[in-house]
Amino acid sequence: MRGKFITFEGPDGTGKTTQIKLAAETLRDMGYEVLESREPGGTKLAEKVRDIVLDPKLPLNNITEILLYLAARSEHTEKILAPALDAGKMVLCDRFGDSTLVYQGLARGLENAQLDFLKEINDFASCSLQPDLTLVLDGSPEVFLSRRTARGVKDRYENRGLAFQEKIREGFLTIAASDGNRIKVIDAEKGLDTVHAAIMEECLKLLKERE
Ligand code: T5A
Repeated sequence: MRGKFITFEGPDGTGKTTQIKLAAETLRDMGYEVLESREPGGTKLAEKVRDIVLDPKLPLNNITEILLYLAARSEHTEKILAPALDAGKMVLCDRFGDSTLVYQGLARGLENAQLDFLKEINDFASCSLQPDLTLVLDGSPEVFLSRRTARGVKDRYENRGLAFQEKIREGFLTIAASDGNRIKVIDAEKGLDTVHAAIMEECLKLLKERE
């Protein structure tokens, strides 16, 4: 049976990486085979693209940036995600196509026709692979900024400040409202265990549907 594809989305530093690890552990304890991956990344080439797109010292124009994300996604989908799903694994991925629609689309104020085009090329790059479930980790940018500052990491986007992160948050809430079946919003301001429990509740609902 085909595996399930679960993506974790949201503004920067909302706890996606941490929660993917916790969810993967719980699912493995339950006997599922789990693949953890991330975007941009997941293959050797896509990890190199990641280094380029996240380098704050390397200016990129908007179109180049979109095409780099899509090139990385195409590699990742074909070589890693699709084979794992075909092998029946649960795939937990840190970001996927929704990040492109939000960061490169909605947050830049693209018009509807341009957004539709972005969706089309996104679909093309991912061979129309759609997540079975998307968990948007949501909360106030101030909270996540203080968590990130404590950690000391800064990339191209994390340098852009609170107003940018607010736009990103609004973007994710907009797409969540447009596809409530697939996209569930999780309050990521809560403590680790509470967020983990909310995530597992959604994952288990999805797995029940499969049985
Ligand atoms: N991007 C990506 C695009 O623009 N277009 C695209 O198509 C794609 C795919 C990199 C950037 O690329 C952009 C979006 C991004 O800006 P990324 O590496 O996923 O993507 O970037 P981030 O989301 O910024 O990843 P981070 O690793 O920085 O953040 P996470 O994974 O959301 O958060 P995490 O787990 O590392 O946690 C951050 C800190 O908070 C603590 C953790 O211990 C850690 O220190 N923490 C908590 N503290 C208290 N309570 C909790 N509940 C906590 N959860 C985590």
